[in-house]
Order: sequence, then C-alpha cells, then structure tokens
Amino acid sequence: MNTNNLIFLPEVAAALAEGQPVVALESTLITHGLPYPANIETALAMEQAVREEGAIPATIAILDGKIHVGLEKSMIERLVELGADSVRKCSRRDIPIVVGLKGHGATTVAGTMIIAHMAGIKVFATGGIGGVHRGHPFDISADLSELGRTPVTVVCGGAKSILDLPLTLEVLETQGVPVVGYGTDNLPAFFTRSSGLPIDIRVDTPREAAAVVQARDQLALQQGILITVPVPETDELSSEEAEAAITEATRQADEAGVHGKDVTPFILSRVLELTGGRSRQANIALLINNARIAARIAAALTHLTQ
Ligand code: PSU
Ligand code: MN
Repeated sequence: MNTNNLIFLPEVAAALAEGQPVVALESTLITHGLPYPANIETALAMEQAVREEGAIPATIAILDGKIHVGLEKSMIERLVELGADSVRKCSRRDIPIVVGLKGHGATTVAGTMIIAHMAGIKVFATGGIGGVHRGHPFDISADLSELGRTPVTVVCGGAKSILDLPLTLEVLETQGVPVVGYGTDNLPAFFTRSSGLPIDIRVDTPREAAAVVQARDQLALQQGILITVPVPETDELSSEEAEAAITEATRQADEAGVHGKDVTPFILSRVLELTGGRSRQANIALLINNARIAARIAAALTHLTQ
C-alpha cells in the first residue's frame, strides 16, 4: 500500500485503521456524468446510502494536484462549481499529468480503482463502467485493463448499451475479470435490468460476493472483480426507449466527430436529454442502490477477514 501521496478524510483514515467497512466512490460521474443539480444531489445521496448501511464513504478526486480519499461536502461543491471544463477526467493516463502539474481531476472507474487500491479500500460503487464503444472496436475504455490489473471490487449497474456489450464481455474475459451478477443471471444494461447476455456467476447475498473477493485475495490474484447489479425494477426504462435514445446519441457523436475521452461524456449527456427525466431517475436510483449494496459487501468482507 502506498499512502504517502494521499490526503485522507479523518473518518476514512480511522475506519481503515480499525478495519471498518469503507466504500470508494468516483468523481467523474459528478463532473462529467450527470448534469447539475442531479450530480451533487446524487453524490451526497450515495454517501448517505453507504452510511445507512454502516460503512464509511470515500469519494475520490484530485484538487490542486492533491489526491483526496474522502471529500468534505465543500470539496464536492467545489468540483461541481469548477465543472467539466476545469476538472480533467482522470483515467490511469491522466493521474500523473494532474498531480504533476497541480491541476484538478475527477477520477473515472479506472482512476478511482487505482487510488482506492493505494488507499487500501477494497470496494467501490459506481454507475456504469466504460467498455468497447459501438462501431469503434478499438475505442476500449481504460476501465477494462484496470479491472484486469488492480484488485478492487467494482459494484456497478453493468454497462450502458452505448457500448458494444458482447465485445466488452470478451475483453473482460481476456483481462481475467470475474463478472458477477448480483441477484441476476444476465448482465444488466444500466437503464434496463438485463442485456440478455450471460454473466460468469450469480450471487444472491453480500456474503457470497465477499467470498469471491476473499478467495482472490487469499490467492494473491491481482485482478478486479465486477459485481453487476440491475437497476431497481420501479426505475427501469423500457429497452425500446433506452435503445432509441442510445442509437440516436451514438449517431450524433459520430456525426460531430467526437473522439477520445470526450465520447462517453458526450453520449451520456445526449442520452439524458433524449430520454428526459426518466433516464435521470433510473440513473440516480441505480447509483444509490449500488452504493448500498457495495456497503453491504464491504461489511461482509470485514466479517470474513476478521
Ligand atoms: N458510464 C456511465 N456513466 C459514467 C461513466 C461511464 O454510464 O459516468 C464514466 C465513468 O467514470 C467511467 C468513464 O469510468 O465514464 C469511462 O470513460 P471512457 O469510456 O472514456 O473510458
Ligand atoms: Mn474511450
């Protein structure tokens, strides 16, 4: 563990020292994933959900070149005020740039995994992971290679079908990442509960999920584990509605010639506009639900390892 370069919120440091459950949360969804004010409301609601389950939240971001593990509310507000123009979306590639040149960074799934691992945090909750982009099979998110090399458990809603989901699963297989369905036999597709694609194994309790994580640790294997959780039923979109918006948003991204790390934020914002408030509601509901389940898995893990 390398904690020299990290600034811990005191309650996060205390929880880690005492072996209490801690859940990492990402910051790209705050600056680049959700519009204002849903972004700040959701960030705070995810932290609250983690607390309600008896764990400590640690939202991760880089401010003025300093890596923070756990943010004060005022720091989350600062990220929101700075916004996507002043805060760099930080994957593995970007972390040395932002730290070295003392900038601000919002961590993606990959970026958050790296810092969570440095901090000794084992479980991380988010919305959707990056993957292989539809029609662009060489645009493969750095999230997938990070999952292959960093032993952090990522609890997510699967991946949006802005991605090529079968190809994304192929890359995860190559990277050696177990894809676990939490209460499901199929890969969730973010806005909808099922993509129709099989996952590697279904678990139905936090304890079963924790047993997979513990085995990975005992064997000193270094890959991440992906726990996929379907969006709560009451907030699910119909697959026709989600698909129509995603197809149109992907077309607009191609037409506008968007590329590199701007693709995902561009498509996310177009999808939210095209589907209106309902997709935002689904998005928020699944983020909070994932935070809750991540906290339960983190708690189960502390019981297993004691
Ligand atoms: N997918 C979502 N919401 C998000 C992201 C992805 O449904 O907010 C963010 C996450 O931070 C993820 C990143 O790690 O986008 C992936 O970006 P890219 O495809 O450029 O790797
Ligand atoms: Mn990409």
